[in-house]
Amino acid sequence: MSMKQNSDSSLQVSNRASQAQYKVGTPISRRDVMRRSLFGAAGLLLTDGLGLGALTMSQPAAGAKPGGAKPNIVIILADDLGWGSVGCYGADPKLVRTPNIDRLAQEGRRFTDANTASSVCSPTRYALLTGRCCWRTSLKYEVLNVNAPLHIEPTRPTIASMLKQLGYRTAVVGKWHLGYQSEKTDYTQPLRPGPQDVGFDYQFAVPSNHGDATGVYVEGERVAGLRSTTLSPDKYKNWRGQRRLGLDAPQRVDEDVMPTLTDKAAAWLRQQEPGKPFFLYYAPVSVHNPITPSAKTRGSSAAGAYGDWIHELDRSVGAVLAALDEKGLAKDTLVLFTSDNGGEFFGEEQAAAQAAGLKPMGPFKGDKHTVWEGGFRVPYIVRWPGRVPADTVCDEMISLTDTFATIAAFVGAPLPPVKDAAEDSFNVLPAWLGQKHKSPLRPHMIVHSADGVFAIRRGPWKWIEGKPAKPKPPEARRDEFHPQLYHLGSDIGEAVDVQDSNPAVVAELNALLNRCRERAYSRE
Ligand SMILES: [Ca+2]
Repeated sequence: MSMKQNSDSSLQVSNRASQAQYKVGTPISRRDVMRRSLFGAAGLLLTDGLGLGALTMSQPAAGAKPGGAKPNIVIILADDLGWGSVGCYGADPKLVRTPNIDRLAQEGRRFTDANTASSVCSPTRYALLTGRCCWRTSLKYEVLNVNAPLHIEPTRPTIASMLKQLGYRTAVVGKWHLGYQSEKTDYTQPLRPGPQDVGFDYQFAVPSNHGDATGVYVEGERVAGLRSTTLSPDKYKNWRGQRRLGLDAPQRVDEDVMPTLTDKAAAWLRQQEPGKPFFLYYAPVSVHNPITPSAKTRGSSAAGAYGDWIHELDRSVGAVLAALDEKGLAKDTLVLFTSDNGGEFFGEEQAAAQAAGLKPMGPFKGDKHTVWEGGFRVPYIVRWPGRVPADTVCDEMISLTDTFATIAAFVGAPLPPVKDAAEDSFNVLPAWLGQKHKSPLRPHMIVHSADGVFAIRRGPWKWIEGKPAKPKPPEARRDEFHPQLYHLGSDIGEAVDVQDSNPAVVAELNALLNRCRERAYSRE
């Protein structure tokens, strides 16, 4: 019973749910995929039924004892990749082709209701690594600027520090965007505290963003190739025409950044020794602006440069998977592929891709920055051969914030008390492993927009509080700045505000949101 995915125009789903509804091998439309995965409660039950079949091989290595497995772990966190931007989530293969990401779905478990904690970069990255919502910190809206100090408290456990304590080798390659040093960053000096102080042995990083004003890479604890402390800010400009810092070091070339990061990630994997577990946090810069596909992918997509940029991401994923294959490590490695927030409509290249027919956020309303589902819903695929049932789909509501508690569960690390760490991280391991479990695993979930607007989901409901934390939020997003209630079960596009006919639901969700904010944690 295998799932095949056509390389051209259709998806074939072959779990028992789909076999009941579709003849095996019958191509189903993207609309069917979405309807089935978004609204198919029966699909969920039967998908879990498939998980039962795989239950014996899905148990953690220690069997009755929770956790104890020590697989290698690779987290690939794409940047600004919307839910509908890859093939296995319904992107039109005539526009974009993502065979490597689709391969992960064929060999692993694809989630349809995975959510970022924030609809922008830094807060989601903080939440992913720490299991704590970033709005509990000093960062109440937007992202960290290029000179921001390290935002993760060095005393705070992270996924990396937890795994390092268990003997893992750890590395971050790619976009960091969580700050350096203790005050305003001086890039001419050692960048400590930095990733090394929150659990990473090695880093090769784009400090803030693709096209950022630093213009350089960081390797180890310094700007890569730094020759002196001299700054020449008039010498270099970034993609927006703004002056770079002018650091006396090799300047990044935007079109070369993805190949460079890809090579570094693959090289680090190839350096790993058998028998010693490793954790790679790989954060590609695609498909964030500026849209700069390399010569290897330029012109390859019928959706224009934005499609090429998606291809660049997929090519990078393929190189990471190839490095694992070459070392014979794939079967001992858990790979999680996801994105830090939804796609962004802003930009000529994005507009051209949409004009060609691409729906970067699939069926969802809104995009990056917003409080709508399109800001939070992201591709999310877990592959762990022999443990995570291949070719399966899961509709459980999960958050990237859950990664900490879930990894802790399968490696057997005790989760620190909720007052100390991972305050908002729920263990969703049964969903990862396709085991029979009560649903929901997460009784509720808080999401937070770039303007600092809170929303909370529970069951089919989504309550948007509508109060921006940003002093002057953009007028273009004014529709988000008032209270509203949606029934996502019947209105995935958030079209009809039903608060007036559901005052009890509003009162309950409002009270729940307040309680989760006031008591400093939401984990139960
Ligand atoms: Ca992002």
